Amino acid sequence: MERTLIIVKPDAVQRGLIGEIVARFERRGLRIVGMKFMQIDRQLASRHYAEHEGKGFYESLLAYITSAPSVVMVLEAPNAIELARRTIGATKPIDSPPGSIRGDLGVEVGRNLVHGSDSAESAAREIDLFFAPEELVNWSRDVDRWVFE
Ligand code: ABT
Ligand code: MG
Repeated sequence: MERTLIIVKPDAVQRGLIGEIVARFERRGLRIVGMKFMQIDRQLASRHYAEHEGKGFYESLLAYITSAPSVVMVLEAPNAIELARRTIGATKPIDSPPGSIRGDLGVEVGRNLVHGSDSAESAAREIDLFFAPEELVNWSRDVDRWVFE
């Protein structure tokens, strides 16, 4: 089992797309083990996007991610990180195939709707950043044997 951190970003929340986006991960078969609605503050945003500090888009990235509430969640499945990245699409919506979240719902890179961890190291770091251990629920779904081999 692998875990990944997903953020349904402020543009998606403002556009009323929380349900649409959560449903895509749910329908694919990823198991939700943590979820909360929160407005990300600048300190948390700067820790989350530390790798981009100093880049030209850094300030607008922080302004965007802190501009309205987000939904953050932890999803679980074998290969959850790669599964979620493919369901999300490429960083730029224009490079994202139809069928992906960004390919179906997005236009611009700075309004790309959703975040997914890009490696096991990032996932561990980001999950720790957004969730206390007791906020994550270890459970199994009755349907798991029809989704996981
Ligand atoms: P995130 O899931 O938000 O991390 O996006 P993704 O992993 O697909 O893309 P990366 B490379 O991590 O970019 C992080 C955010 O920075 C924005 N960005 C990135 C730009 O605005 N211009 C750029 O040239 C690059 C490389 C887009 C990403 N998400 N947002 N918003
Ligand atoms: Mg990224």
